[in-house]
Amino acid sequence: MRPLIRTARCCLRARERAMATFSVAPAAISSSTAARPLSSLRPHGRLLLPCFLHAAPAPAGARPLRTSAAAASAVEVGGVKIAREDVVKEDDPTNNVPDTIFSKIGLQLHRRDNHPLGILKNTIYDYFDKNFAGQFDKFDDLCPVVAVKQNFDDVLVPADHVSRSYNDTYYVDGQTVLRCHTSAHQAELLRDGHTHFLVTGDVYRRDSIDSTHYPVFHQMEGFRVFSPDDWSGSGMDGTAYAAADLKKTLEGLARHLFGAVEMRWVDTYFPFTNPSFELEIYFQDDWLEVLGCGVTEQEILKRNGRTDHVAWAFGLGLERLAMVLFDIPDIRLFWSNDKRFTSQFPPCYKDMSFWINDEFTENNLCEVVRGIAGDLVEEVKLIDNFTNKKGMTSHCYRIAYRSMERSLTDEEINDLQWNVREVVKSKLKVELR
Ligand code: FA5
Ligand code: MG
Repeated sequence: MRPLIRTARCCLRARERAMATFSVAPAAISSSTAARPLSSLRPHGRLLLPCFLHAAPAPAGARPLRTSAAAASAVEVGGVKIAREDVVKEDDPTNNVPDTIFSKIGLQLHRRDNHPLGILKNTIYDYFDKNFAGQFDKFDDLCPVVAVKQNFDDVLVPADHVSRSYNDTYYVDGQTVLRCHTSAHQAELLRDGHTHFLVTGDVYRRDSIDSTHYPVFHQMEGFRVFSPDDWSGSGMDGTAYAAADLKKTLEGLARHLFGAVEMRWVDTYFPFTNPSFELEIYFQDDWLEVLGCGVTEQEILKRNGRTDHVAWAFGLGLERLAMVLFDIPDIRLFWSNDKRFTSQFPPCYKDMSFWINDEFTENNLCEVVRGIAGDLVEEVKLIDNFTNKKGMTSHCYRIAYRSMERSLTDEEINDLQWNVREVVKSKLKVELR
C-alpha cells in the first residue's frame, strides 16, 4: 500500500490548496518547529492497528458498525431522531444527500473508545485535562444536521463563498445542511455562556476522492475566550497574546500526540479567524495539513455576548492525525468493520474520457462514482486534460477500485465501470469518447 500513499501525498498539498473548503493559498510559511522526523511516529508500541475495530464495546446507545444505508431507516444523535426521509429527499431539487451519506449519520466513530478516532479524542482530552484542569467543556454528541445559518452565517462565511455551493456541501433543503465543519457550533456555545470548549463530531463534505479525503470525516473544534485581564500584563495586545497562546497550545498537543515530530505553521485565510494558520506535520516524505486555526473575528464575539474579549479557535481533522499516529494508510479504513483490512489487495484501474460541458465539476463526478461503487472506489484522478481546435475540452479520469476486504474480480470491476460510464453520461450529460 505504500506506493499508493506516496502518490496521493505528493499531490496532497496542491490539492489541499485548491479544494480546501475554508482556507485559501498560504501567504508564507511563518515558522518551522522542531527537528527531525521520527523513525516511528507512534509514541506507544501498543497503539498498533490490527484489532482496534473489534476490541471494545460501543458506547451506551451506539449501534455496532454498519456500512449500508439499508440497515437503518432512522438513527438518534444527541436525543434528536433522524429518519432517512428527514435527510434524503430524492424528489426535492434542494436536497443532494445520497443514501451512502445517510448511512454514516449516527455511527459516531469518535464515541467508540477503542476505535482509533475514539482513542485519539480521549488522548486529546487528556492533554487538555492535564494542562487546563477542568476548564474545557466537552461536547461530542451534537446533531450534525444544522441550519445554514449555523454552518455559514454565524461564522461569517460570505454569501458567495464556494463552500456554500451544492457542489461542496450536502444540503437537506435550502435552509438546512449536514454540517461541513464543527465550527458550526461556535456561536451557539458562546451564547450559552461557554468560554472554553471542545466539540468533536462527524462532518460532511462533497469532496475529491483519495487516500486522505472522505466525504464524512471527523473534526474536533477547540475554542478559548480571553478577557482583558488575561493579556493586560503581557506587553502584547489581545490578538498577539491569543495567537501566541494558540500556537503554544497546539504545538504542545502535537508533542503530546507524536513526541518530537517535525511540524510547521503556514499562514492561511478563514472567514472566521484573523490571523489564520494551518499546522502541517511531516509524514511519510511529505507535509500533511492536520488542522486550521486562528484568532476569532471580533464580530463573532460581539454578536454572541463577548465584546472586548478575544478568543482563539482551531478545527483539527481527527482522521488525518490518526493516520499519522497509527500509521493508517487509507482513510476508508476508519469505516471498515472487517479485521482482515490490514491485508493488502491489489487495486484495479479503469480510465474514462469524455468531453466536458460548462456544468461539469469533479465533485459531481466523484459523487456519481461513489454512488455506484461505494467504498470500492479508492481514487478518482484527472490524468489528461486538453482542449481541441473547436474549443471542446476533454478530461480523462483514472478510477482506482480496491476493496479493503477481498480481491475484486475482473467481472465485478467491469460491471461497475460500465455502470459508472452509463450514469456519468446520463446524469452529467457529458459526451463519452
Ligand atoms: C475548517 O474546517 C475550519 N472550520 C477549521 C477552523 C476552525 C479554522 C476554527 C479556524 C478556526 P478545513 O476545511 O481546512 O478548515 O478543515 C480542517 C481540517 O479537517 C483539515 O486541516 C484536515 O485535517 C481535515 N479535513 C478537511 N477535509 C477533509 C476530508 N475531506 N477528509 C478528511 N479530513 C479532512
Ligand atoms: Mg484546510
